[in-house]
Amino acid sequence: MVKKKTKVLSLLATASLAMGLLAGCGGGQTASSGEGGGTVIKIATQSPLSGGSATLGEAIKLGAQLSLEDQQAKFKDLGFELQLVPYDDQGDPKKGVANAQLIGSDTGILAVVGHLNSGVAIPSSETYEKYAIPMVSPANTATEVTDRGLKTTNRIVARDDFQGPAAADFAVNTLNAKKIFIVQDKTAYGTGLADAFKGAAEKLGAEIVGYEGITVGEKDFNGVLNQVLSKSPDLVYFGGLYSEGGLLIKQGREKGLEIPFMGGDGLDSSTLVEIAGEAVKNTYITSVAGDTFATETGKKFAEDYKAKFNKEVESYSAYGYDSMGVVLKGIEDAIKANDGKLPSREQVRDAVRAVSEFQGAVTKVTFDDKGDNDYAQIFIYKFDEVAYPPKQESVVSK
Ligand code: ABU
Repeated sequence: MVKKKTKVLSLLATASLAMGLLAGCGGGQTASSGEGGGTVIKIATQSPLSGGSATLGEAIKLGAQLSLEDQQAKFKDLGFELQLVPYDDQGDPKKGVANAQLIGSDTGILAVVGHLNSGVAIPSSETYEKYAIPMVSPANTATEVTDRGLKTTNRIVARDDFQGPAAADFAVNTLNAKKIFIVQDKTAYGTGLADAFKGAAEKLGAEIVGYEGITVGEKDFNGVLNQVLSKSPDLVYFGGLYSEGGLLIKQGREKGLEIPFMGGDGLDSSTLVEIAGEAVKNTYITSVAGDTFATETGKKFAEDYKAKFNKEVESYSAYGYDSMGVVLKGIEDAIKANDGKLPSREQVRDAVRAVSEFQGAVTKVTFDDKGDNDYAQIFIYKFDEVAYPPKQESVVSK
């Protein structure tokens, strides 16, 4: 009897898995009605909501949530009920892929806003591709994210082969750095950015006097900082995120390093300032995120965000908002092209990629044929006070 029951359960599980896979391989979407009677459209977010990168991960989720809520009434008029499904990828590739599989199996989900970490986005997007679910990233900068030519993968921010050289140009030509020590966190993002910076800095005539790796989660940087001291560089460049970057800067200053530290958008967070404290002064960053307060639409977004969540905006809050805006524009276009009916994932995927001249709160977006944004820019900032956001020094356009 027990054996028979187990066999029936196993057959049911196999059938359900097969149905999920079929749905993911181009089948129509399952229409279900929400409380208000509209057809439910779910959009997932994937970002770290726990762990060392949660400040930026939560900012992405909250920005996306605000955009979705702003557009609920419009979609209700079209006969649809928008629902947000937030996933915590924990900044971990395995968790991101496991979540991506769940997202793929939920036929109500039509798109994803995410991720923060390129090292999580790269494997997760392979799964989105199988299920034809479009992803719009508010933050991923590693070149490989879009260089694989996936139809579903898009980002609204600049790439590290733009960000690294822009940083090198500033370090060498504005800060006059001639001897540079590079530290990177051995992730797809940290290594890619550090390498892009290194190649460009060398071309500009700088000498790279050290290139060392640290590990995500590491807390004691005395070893690598002793190596930095022994080389007497005039700038330290860090490829990685604010958790490790903040400690590296703080411990470097404690050892007497007064030279500029520089890094990329992974340092663009209020938590960098919290961790480094006074030591953050004389730190420069490039970011793919502009100053949210630089435009009237950005200021309005920041006010709404504060009113709703009682939090100040982070670098990627508005980028989560604009990524969701792009996703919803694609879905709206796909609904209209489908005579007002629920579109398939494939229709949404193609409509998202076709989004053009989209004006968000802080970004303008037209995707090229790889899913990179034609309008992406690099912003250069200096922390000269113990405060966030830092002071904008310049903007670099393509
Ligand atoms: N670019 C922001 C954070 C890191 C990443 O792309 O992995």
